[in-house]
Amino acid sequence: MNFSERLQEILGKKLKDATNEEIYVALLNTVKEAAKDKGGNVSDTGRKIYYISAEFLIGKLLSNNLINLGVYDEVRDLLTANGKDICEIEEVEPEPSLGNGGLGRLAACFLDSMATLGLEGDGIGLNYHLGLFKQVFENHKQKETPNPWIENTSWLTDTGIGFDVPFHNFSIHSKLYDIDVTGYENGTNKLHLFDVDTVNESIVGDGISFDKNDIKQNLTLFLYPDDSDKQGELLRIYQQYFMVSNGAQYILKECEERGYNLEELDQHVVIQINDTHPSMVIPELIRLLTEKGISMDKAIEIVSNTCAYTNHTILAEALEKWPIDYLEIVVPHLMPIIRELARRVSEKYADKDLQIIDEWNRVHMARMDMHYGFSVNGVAALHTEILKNVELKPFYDIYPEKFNNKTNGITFRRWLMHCDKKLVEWIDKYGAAEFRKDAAKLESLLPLTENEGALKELLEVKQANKTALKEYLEKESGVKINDHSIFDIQVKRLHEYKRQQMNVLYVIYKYLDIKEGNLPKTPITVLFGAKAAPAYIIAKDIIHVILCLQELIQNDPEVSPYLQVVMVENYNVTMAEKMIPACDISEQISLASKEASGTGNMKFMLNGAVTLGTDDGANVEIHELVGDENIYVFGKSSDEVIEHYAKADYVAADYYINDADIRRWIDFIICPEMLKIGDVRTLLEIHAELIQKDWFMTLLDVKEYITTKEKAFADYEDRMTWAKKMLVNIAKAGYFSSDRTIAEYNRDIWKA
Ligand code: 26V
Repeated sequence: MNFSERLQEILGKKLKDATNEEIYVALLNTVKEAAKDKGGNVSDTGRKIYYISAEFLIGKLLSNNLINLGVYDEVRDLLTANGKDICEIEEVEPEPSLGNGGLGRLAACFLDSMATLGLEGDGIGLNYHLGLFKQVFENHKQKETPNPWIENTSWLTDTGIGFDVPFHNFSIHSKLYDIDVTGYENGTNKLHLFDVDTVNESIVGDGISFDKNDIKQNLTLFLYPDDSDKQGELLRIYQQYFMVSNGAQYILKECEERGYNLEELDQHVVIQINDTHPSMVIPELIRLLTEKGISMDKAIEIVSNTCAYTNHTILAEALEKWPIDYLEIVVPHLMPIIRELARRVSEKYADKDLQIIDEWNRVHMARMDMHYGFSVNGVAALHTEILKNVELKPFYDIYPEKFNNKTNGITFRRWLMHCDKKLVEWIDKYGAAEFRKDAAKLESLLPLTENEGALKELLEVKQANKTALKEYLEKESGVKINDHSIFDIQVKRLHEYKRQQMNVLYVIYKYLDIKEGNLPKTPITVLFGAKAAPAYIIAKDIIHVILCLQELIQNDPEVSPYLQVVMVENYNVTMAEKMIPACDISEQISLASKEASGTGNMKFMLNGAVTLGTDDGANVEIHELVGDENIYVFGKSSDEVIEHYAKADYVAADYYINDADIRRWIDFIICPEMLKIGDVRTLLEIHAELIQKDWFMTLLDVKEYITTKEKAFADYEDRMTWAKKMLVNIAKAGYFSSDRTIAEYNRDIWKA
C-alpha cells in the first residue's frame, strides 16, 4: 500500500470532509508508520554514534518528514485535489522550543544528516514540557510565557523504557520517549528524549516562575530555567545529570543486548558531547562500568576512547564551572570519580590552567572533557584556531593530536527544499537538481552570472518570497511591511557580542539622515528577531530600545515611507523558515572572535541573501568562498580585538566624547520622543551601558559598519549586479551542507 492509500485508511473518512486537525493527526501517524517500515540505519563498522545534547531545536517535523520520505509532492497534490492546503495543515503543528539557538539547531541538523548519510547515530536529550519560553511583547518589553507543545498525538512515542537515576537521598525513575529521525532517502534513526512522570505543569506561576526546589515536579518542565540564582543552578545540574545518567544507562543496555563486551565499549560506541552540558557523562560512565566490575584504570581508558567534545563558544562566562558544593548536593556519588580524575591530572601536570578542580573548588567541565576525551573540536576554522592558540592553548600544547576543526553546516532539506520551494524550482530548471544528494553541485549554477534571463528570474523568486513574508507577518501579527523595500534582517539570540545594538545605531543614523532630507532610493525595512535570556538585563534593554524605535519611526510620517523597523515576536524555527528566503541583506555583525561559527549566516547565503558582516566565525569561510565582490565585510579583525582585550585599552567613552556623530546617535536613545514611548530607567541604563562599558566594542566598528551598509544599499540599486551576487552566494553554499560536516565528523572522529 502506498503512502496516500495508507493515509486515507488511517484518516477513516474522505479527505475533503476532514478538518485540517484531523488530516494533521492522520499524516503524523502515517509518517510514523512509514518511518518504522523503512528500518534503522546500521553501522558498517559496528560503531554507533550517540549525540548527547541538552538542546535539539528540531522545528516542526511534518513537512521535513514528508520530504525525507520522498512523499511531499504526492501528499501536497492529493490534498490540493481535495480542496486542502498543505501549508494550512503545517500550521496545525506546534513547534517545540527545545533549544536556545544555534547550538540546538545544529544538533537537529546533525541528526538529519546522520540519518541521511545512513550512519547509525541517535540523539540523546531531555523532553522539556514547556520548552524554553514563548516570547510576547508587552509595553515594549519581552515577557516570557510557557511554551507547551506536547499534544495527545505527537511525534513522541512512548518506548516503555525507563531507568532509575540516583540523586542524593532519592532517586527518580525516568521515562523514555523517542522521535523518529527520517533520513532523506535512507533509514530512520532516533532522538531519545528522557522525561519524568511526576513533572507537574500546574506548578508554573506568573510568567515562567515555578518552585525550583521541587525536583520531582520540575525536572523536565523547562529548558535551562533561570540560573541566575543558586536554586536555578542546582536545577540545571539535576537536569544535566538526569540526561547523562539515562544516556549512559541506555547505551550500556544497548551494548549488553547486542552481546558486546563492555571492556570494548570504545569499539562499539562513540559519544559526541555537545558543549559542556553533557560532560558528566564521563564520570557517570566510569561509575557504571566500575560498578559492573571493571577496574578504575580500565574504565577511565575505555571512556576516554569513547567520548569526544565539541566546543561552541570562547566566551568564558559560558564555559561551565560547577562549585563542588553544588555537585555534592546533587550527585555526591559522582564526586569520588571526579576527584580521582582531577587527582590523576594534578599528579601529571602542575599548570593551574590544566586542573579540573580549581583553587576555588570549582569543577571545570570542559577541562574534564579535554583530558578524558579523545577529540576536541571547534565549529569553524577561525574558532578552532582561537581555541588552539588562545583560549585552550595549554591543552593544545599537551594534546595537539586531539584538536580538530569541523566547520558547522545546515541541512538543505529544511533550509532549502522545505523553506524555499520557488528557489528550488529555479535551481532545478537550471540543471542543478543533483544538489539534493550532493550539495557541491550548486556550483554548476555559476555560469548563470552571464545569463540575464536566469538572473531576472532569480530576482523574481526573491520578490515572491518577500511578498509571502509580508503577507505572513500581516496575517500573524497585523504588522504591515513594504515588500518593495530592501529586507535587511538580523535574527539570532540576543547577545551583546552579536551587536544588535550596533544595528540599532544604524537605524538611528538613518532616521536622522532621512529627517535631514536624504531619502533612500529604495525604502529600507530592518527586521529583527531575537529572544533574550530571562535574566540577561542588558539584552532585554536592547529589545526595549528596538521596540521603542519601531513605534517612533512608524508614527513619523516623514520617515516611515522610507524606513521601517520591525521586531518579530517569538522568533523561532518556523519564523526563520519564512524570513530567511525573503532576505536581501544578512546581518552577521558580531565582534570578531566572539561568534564561534554562526549557522544563520549559512542559511541566508543559501537562500540568496548577501552577507553584511565581520570576519568572524564561519563568515570568514563565506568570505573566502564568494570573494570580496559578493560580501560586505567591515570591522576590526579578530587579532586586533583579541589584542584590545589583552591590553584592556578599549574605552567606549573616548568614542562618545571625541566623535560628535556617535554622541548624537547614542544620545538619541534618551531623547524626549524616545522617553515618551519607553521606560525612562531602562533607556537610561542602556545609554549608560554603551558609553561606560560596551564590553563588546560596538563603537569600535560602528562607523565602518554604517559606511559599508550604505554601500550595500547603493549597490542593491543595480539589480543585475546584485542578482549576480545572490547567485554566487547560492552557488558557493554547498560547502555548508551539514552532510559535509557530518561526513567529516565521521571520517575524523567517529569512524562509524
Ligand atoms: C551561552 C551563554 C550562557 C551564559 C551567558 C552567556 C552565554 C553566551 C553564549 C552562550 C553560548 C553557548 C554555546 C552556543 O550556543 N554556541 C553557539 O553554537 C553554534 C553552533 O555551533 C554556533 O554557530 C554559534 O556561533 C555559537 O554561539
